[in-house]
Amino acid sequence: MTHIMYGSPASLFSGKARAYLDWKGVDYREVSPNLQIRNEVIVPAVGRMIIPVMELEDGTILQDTSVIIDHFEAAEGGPSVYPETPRQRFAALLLECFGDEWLVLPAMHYRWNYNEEWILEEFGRNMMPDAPREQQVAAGTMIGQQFRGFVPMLGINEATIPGIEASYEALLADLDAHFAAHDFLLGSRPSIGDYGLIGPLYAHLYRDPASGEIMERLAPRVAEWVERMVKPAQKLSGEFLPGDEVPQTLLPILRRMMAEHVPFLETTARMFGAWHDENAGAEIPRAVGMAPFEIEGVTGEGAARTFSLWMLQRALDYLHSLEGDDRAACDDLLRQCGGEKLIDFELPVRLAYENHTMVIASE
Ligand SMILES: N[C@@H](CCC(=O)N[C@@H](CS)C(=O)NCC(=O)O)C(=O)O
Repeated sequence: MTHIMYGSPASLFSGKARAYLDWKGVDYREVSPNLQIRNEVIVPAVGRMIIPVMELEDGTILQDTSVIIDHFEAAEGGPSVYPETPRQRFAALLLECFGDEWLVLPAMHYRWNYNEEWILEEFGRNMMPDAPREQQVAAGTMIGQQFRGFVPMLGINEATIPGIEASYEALLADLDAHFAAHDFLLGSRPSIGDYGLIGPLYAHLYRDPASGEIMERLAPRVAEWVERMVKPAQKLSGEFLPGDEVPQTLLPILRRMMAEHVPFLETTARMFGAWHDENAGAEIPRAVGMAPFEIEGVTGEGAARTFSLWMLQRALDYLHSLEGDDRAACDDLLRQCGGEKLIDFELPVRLAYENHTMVIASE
């Protein structure tokens, strides 16, 4: 028996988990969930259909890639994807949040507006590899409806697309410049920040054919980083840069997060606080309304997702655990990238992810 990851080649978060598990050298096999696994394993254990889901050898079910990664970091020991020094660790946690929760915009835009026909067929191929093509397309189209439905909810529409594309192309250029000097974000070892970015930058933005062509053309070094991430040459290898260095070439990327994502998260937090004042004790919804955002001069509105706040909290909890020079070094990093507002920022209510559900933290 080995661990099983229920995941799929086209899934954003499966890509994040898989890249990590392969670097960490975890003994697991990946299984594409069919209807039976969905109805008999995933939905009963998690309460909803979602991937990736990890079934450990002892039957324990883990969902959420951050939970999966943290489990194996603790269980396996050895070289870690979490840097031990404050600036690097904080930067890595911020970039995990940015990749997971903000880069879904370009990921979903390019998938559904440049690769729709391909992805519908691909979903079908993964679900029923032996079925005739028409059946695959029909099944893929059914599954695809749900994901296509997320596109407007994320705020992707005719008005915002130029901003999303300008932002993504600029991000690619910044990452391309960074990877001219470094194999990964923080040196020769991938960090939790690399795993946050690989989710959107692998399945949707590299593997979907029309997106992959754009990445190869505009930012070939980013495509090479994707390849290093998903096919690690040597597991558990590499080092973070000495001296707690966060390379200058990462600052434009953090700046983009502070300019686009963080204001959206702050609004989401305010909306969540107001929701909580009126709904104490109620089940936490996936979104608490639509929040405005601005991306490269274009404004839009996207679902104000509560899960994103939990990801932000992960980074802020680390920041708040620091004292003295360590804390000052991270505050300074925030100032360098236009993130002053995060220095004193507090979420209105602490969140916890328990039994695969977002709840108010009990402390
Ligand atoms: N934050 C979660 C998100 C997992 C997730 O959103 N998975 C997608 C596929 S990549 C999914 O199954 N979505 C179904 C849904 O959200 O309803 C993680 O890190 O695992």
